[in-house]
Amino acid sequence: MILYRLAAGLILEHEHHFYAVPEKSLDDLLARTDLHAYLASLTRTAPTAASIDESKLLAPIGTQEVWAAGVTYLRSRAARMAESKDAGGGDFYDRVYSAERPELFFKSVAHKVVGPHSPVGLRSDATWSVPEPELALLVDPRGQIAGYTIGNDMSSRDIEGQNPLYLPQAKVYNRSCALGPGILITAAPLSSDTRISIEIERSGASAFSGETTLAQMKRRPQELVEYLYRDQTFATGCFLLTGTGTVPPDSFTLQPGDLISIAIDGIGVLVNPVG
Ligand code: DO4
Ligand code: MG
Repeated sequence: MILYRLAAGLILEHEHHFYAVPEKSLDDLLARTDLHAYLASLTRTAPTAASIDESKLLAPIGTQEVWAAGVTYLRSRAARMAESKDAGGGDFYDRVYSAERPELFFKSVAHKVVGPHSPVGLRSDATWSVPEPELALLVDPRGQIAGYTIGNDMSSRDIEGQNPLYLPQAKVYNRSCALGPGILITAAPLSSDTRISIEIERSGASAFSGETTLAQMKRRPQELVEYLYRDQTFATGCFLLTGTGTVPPDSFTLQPGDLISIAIDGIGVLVNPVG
């Protein structure tokens, strides 16, 4: 089942049929302890809604905070060590990759998250900007993974590489986080062969493409959630991006007008132009 958010309300898609969800917001839904069973019951009782207009989708978020994990894939560790070598920061990335405690950082408040087809942003003082295609977990207030969506953890790699302490500036700025198109609601964990792929188009041609699978992720999603929820409560749950396993070559930087498409098996495709 995939849950979508539109201005008119929440819509559930199941086996190519669409159902109106009575709850007005994701916050209301996440207050339920029986989310999966409840939504499954709607597919037997709720009125069938018209199919959705994809161009009208909003970011599938209520008031949740968005957090992110880093250096959870070998590819990310290698890229970070290389970019911060001259600043003496490389060792930190090596250490966090194998440490018991993962890297977790705050990414966005809900109202700053952009949805499908809405432009993501580039920092005006950055010279090296990349998208980071990531599996995003929807975690309920009790710390249970309630669903999965696609996240783009936009990053300014030159700023991050100058000094690891600049991470919040490299990661948190206007339109630096995209989520969507909808949330896969499933009681089962995703299979390790789930693919995460990215395609970046420039002037109608492919400028970069890459893919990875969840099998390449060093940490388990629930392990990341356990650290995030230690001594921290999330009254309406939260989203947690699980790190990138695909990094474009060092010669690549995003430009305004590029089109970023991130696909995850079973969830869909998140498309955003670069503004
Ligand atoms: O440590 C810097 C950020 C890492 C990150 O965002 C990632 O690995 O996805
Ligand atoms: Mg990231």
